[in-house]
Amino acid sequence: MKTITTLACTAAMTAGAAFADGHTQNWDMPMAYSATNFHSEQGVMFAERVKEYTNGAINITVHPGGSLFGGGDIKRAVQTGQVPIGERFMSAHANEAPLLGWDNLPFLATTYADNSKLWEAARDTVNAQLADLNLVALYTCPWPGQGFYFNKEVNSSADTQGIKFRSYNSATATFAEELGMIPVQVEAAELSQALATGVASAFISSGSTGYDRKVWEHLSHYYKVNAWLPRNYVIVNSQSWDALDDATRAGMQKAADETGAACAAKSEELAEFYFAELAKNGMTVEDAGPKFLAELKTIGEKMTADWLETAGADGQAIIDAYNN
Ligand code: PCA
Repeated sequence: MKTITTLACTAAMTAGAAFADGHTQNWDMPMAYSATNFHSEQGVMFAERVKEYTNGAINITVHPGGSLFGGGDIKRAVQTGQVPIGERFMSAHANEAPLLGWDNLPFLATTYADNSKLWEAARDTVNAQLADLNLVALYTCPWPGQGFYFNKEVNSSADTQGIKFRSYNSATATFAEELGMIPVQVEAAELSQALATGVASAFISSGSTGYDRKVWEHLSHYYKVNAWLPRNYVIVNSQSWDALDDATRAGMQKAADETGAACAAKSEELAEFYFAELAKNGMTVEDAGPKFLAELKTIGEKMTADWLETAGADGQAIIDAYNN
């Protein structure tokens, strides 16, 4: 028994010796979305895998729901090393780095398989962009397809004029304006309050966020548009990453690869469940009507053209690689 204990201690010390001082590193990981959301639950599983695959060298504590840093502050916190790691919605950063809007192109890649193909096409370019921002992406994970929430029936832009619309990035603000709506940017964590106080009465998102925020308390209609499947990403500060030894980095990457795959599968598995829950709670959940959809497609083309103007040749290369 004593021998076993001694062996276990030696193994633990060897693992701890991944760092010169022999200590475990404790990493706080802010995440932007609610604790019960699948992204956050997968983040917790990622932390468990990291502990296992780095032999305890890295101990990640997940802080979901914007509790440590609000969603809008997480990227900067990681960039500046206030925290070594964090999770956020990638295209929220497209105003600063247009390439990061690669997953917001309306109607380009609307299935999980196509979305994954698009990420493969974008990955190297996006990672190069992230390196310029002092960031390393460990894994990304798609939200289910995006559609529109309203508090009334909507058949075309004639019904959307003047509505206050909660947007989550600059592309969705543009989308709103094209539909005659007034965009206001609100974090998912503050969405229920924004709907309750009339700051917004419509938004674009997946069934997932509507379910998390119980939006049936305020809104009545969800139109499945499946315009795109945007991604969250888990990012690490470049210096924190470079300071790790090779074995620890490899252990973290293995944990990230497994979690990225599991998270995408979970997202796909839950997509229909969310719609069923919205309906069960009294919402009308249906496909956007032909007139509304045709308008959305026209706006989508304009948005893609706008993105290509800002993302330039790198953006075009992503689309070309995807189409080939
Ligand atoms: N939910 C997040 C981003 C995309 C989604 O489906 C949100 O609405 O903020």
